[in-house]
Amino acid sequence: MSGDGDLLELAERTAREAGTLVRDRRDAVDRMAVSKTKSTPTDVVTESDTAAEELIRNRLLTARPGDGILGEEGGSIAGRSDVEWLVDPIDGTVNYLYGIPQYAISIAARVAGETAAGVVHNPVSGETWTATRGGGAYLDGAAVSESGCNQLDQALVATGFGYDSVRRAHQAEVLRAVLPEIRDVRRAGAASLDLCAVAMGRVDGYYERGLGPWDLAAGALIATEAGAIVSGIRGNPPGTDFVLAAGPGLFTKLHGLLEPLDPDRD
Ligand code: LIP
Repeated sequence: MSGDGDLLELAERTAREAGTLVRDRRDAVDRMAVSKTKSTPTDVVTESDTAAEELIRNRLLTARPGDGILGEEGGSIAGRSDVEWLVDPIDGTVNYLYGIPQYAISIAARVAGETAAGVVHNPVSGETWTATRGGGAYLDGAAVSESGCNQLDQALVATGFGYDSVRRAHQAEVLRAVLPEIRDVRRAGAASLDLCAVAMGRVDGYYERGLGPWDLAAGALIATEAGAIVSGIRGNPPGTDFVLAAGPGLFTKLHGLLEPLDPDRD
């Protein structure tokens, strides 16, 4: 198999299958158990995260044995080909734990270091966002585009907070300065879905510090292909330090508000 479209087809098929697995496991219990924690006691992993990542890894490497994988739950494998898959088996794990239907399977294919295809699938709503580089962005096959908002005080902005309380303290300071200048804030709990919300104008902008490449890759391609600018602060690439996504009419204004607040530090 070759071509971005083929990579997308494999990613979408795999995301849907993993989506069924995690949704059915969630529906089977009233309370989901935590199997382990990572960076802090609130940074949780469930058995569904691990099972879904194993399924995704299995499907991708069966179809493309030479590829590499970088998965959130540690299932990383170095490849021989120039394709690397970035996998978040459940983005929004805390939502999943609490039974909040706002979580997603996020899979992106990087070809020679550039994101070529991405899918974000919410298995509860069934919504599936897809994109290939230069190929546009879609929700369930229909083209999507950013909101076109160009007024800061009219902007609905999504954001998120880290698992570490010191980081959250500074994020609260940043939000305290941002909130009076915008329409309102949304904290939905899954970066990949927040970026897809920018892509289709459900929010006008999104910013967050502390994301892993697996949280970001597919959603960033989808938002970019929908006409949004996705970047770090001060011209840096989007990444763990910081990500800001908004349409061209709003990006500079939102960046101007955020930059002096040093949102890329704790
Ligand atoms: C989550 C992100 C979210 C962020 C959370 C967490 P996870 O990813 O999607 O935006 O605010 O702190 O990082 O841990 O559910 O894959």
